[in-house]
Amino acid sequence: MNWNQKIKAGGRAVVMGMGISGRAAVAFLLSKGAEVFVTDNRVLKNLPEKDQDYLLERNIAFEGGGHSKKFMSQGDFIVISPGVPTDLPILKELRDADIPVLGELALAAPYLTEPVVAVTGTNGKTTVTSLIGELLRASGKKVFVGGNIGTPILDYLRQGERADVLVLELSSFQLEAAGSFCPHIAVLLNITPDHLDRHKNMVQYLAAKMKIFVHQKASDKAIICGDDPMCQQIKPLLTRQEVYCFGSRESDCAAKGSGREFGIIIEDRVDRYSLVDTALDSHTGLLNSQAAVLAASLLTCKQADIIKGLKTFRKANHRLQHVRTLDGVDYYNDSKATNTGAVLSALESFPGNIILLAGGRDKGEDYTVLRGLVQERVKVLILLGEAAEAIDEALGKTVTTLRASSMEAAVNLAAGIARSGDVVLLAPACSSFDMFTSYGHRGEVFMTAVLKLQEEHREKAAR
Ligand code: UMA
Repeated sequence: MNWNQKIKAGGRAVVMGMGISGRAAVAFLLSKGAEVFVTDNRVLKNLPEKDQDYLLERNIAFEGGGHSKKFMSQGDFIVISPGVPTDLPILKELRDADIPVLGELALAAPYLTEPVVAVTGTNGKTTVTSLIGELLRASGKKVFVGGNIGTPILDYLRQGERADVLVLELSSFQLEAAGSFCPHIAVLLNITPDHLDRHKNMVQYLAAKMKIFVHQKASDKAIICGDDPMCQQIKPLLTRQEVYCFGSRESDCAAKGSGREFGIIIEDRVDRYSLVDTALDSHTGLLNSQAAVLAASLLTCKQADIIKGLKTFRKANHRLQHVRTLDGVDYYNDSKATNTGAVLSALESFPGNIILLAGGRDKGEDYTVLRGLVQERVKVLILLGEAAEAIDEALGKTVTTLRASSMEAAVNLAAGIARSGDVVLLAPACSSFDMFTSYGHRGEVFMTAVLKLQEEHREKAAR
């Protein structure tokens, strides 16, 4: 649906899902004078109290406990939350009845006048989005950073004060219903299997990601990874926009380097950068930095400012986060590694002696892709959560495998086995929703258990 119109006062909108994104859509639509209806799988009393009050105070019609055609047909158009699958039968029926189904990006697109940098990919989106924000701020620009990372674009638009540049992290869920959304700079970091429970197969997952490019024009720019096979497969399809590659392999990359150094080549000028003494000093950090510095350079940021931004940048939590060293054992929290691609990248960060904690809710991935690196670098695999059986089936013959019934039990088991020089790594390859409320919650529980180990260790030493 290539929706490209502003909201008409008095227009009727049905918002599907009253989460972070839906809440922002309701407030935005009301601010434009639309009449709003809300439908959610949850019944009213299961919404947070402030949302119940918000709906009641504004007399917003609400359908709870599911979505009916009768209720939804009241809308001139439907706004879906990212978590709503676009292929729900009810949505097909509504589309067949010529009722447009839009995501938040489609709704926002006609209102966007400032340059937009959009970042997608299977892994590294949050790091690169925040890093671009940091580099632009270091260059004196007023920046809004949001999207899948936290603040919805519709909240930014409603709140009024405009930034010089918008930097948006976009998920495949958001891109699926992006309408005519067109970023000036679109960054695709990598594509490896993820969210296959929702997208069914890699073709559909890739098709959703490709929506970041489809409305770009000759003056727009695409930044893609020269080292990533899927990115390279789609490169010939990007004919309308200027394409810039980053990586260590492709000879015609605009951002190129290895180890801790890389150069950016734009208009025959080469700017050199080093990652020494930055939070990005790893192979993944190198690729992420190349993508971000390329975007900042295309937005005319100066080399000296970019260097400043690289130095001040701090990664968000739960991304290969060093928790503690205890008895010579390093504990790392990579709870955000919710797919096999992220786990491969985490395993590549250590030469070996890894005790890996994995498992959670299965997203339809093929865990056998982990076999090679697990065999090479993992001493013991400790499994927990719903996917334990499936991972054991895929990897059990490759490595010693143990089971744990809780995160605390997994950490205690790992600590009992670990010897000086080992790495205990939480990199689950799965989503967290079987045992936790989010990957953040899972990471916090892991870190608490690790810190408790240290207390126990101190107590033992004091005795
Ligand atoms: N709901 C329905 N019907 C459905 C499905 C959901 O009514 O068929 C309702 C739920 O009952 C709930 C609401 O919709 O009330 C939840 O909506 P949502 O799942 O879209 O979640 P939001 O709270 O709106 O958060 C969304 C993103 N969530 C998802 O993509 C699943 C958040 O990304 C994002 O930060 C937020 O918008 C702001 O943009 C989270 C995420 O896990 C962090 N993203 C995935 C990822 O990063 O891998 C894609």
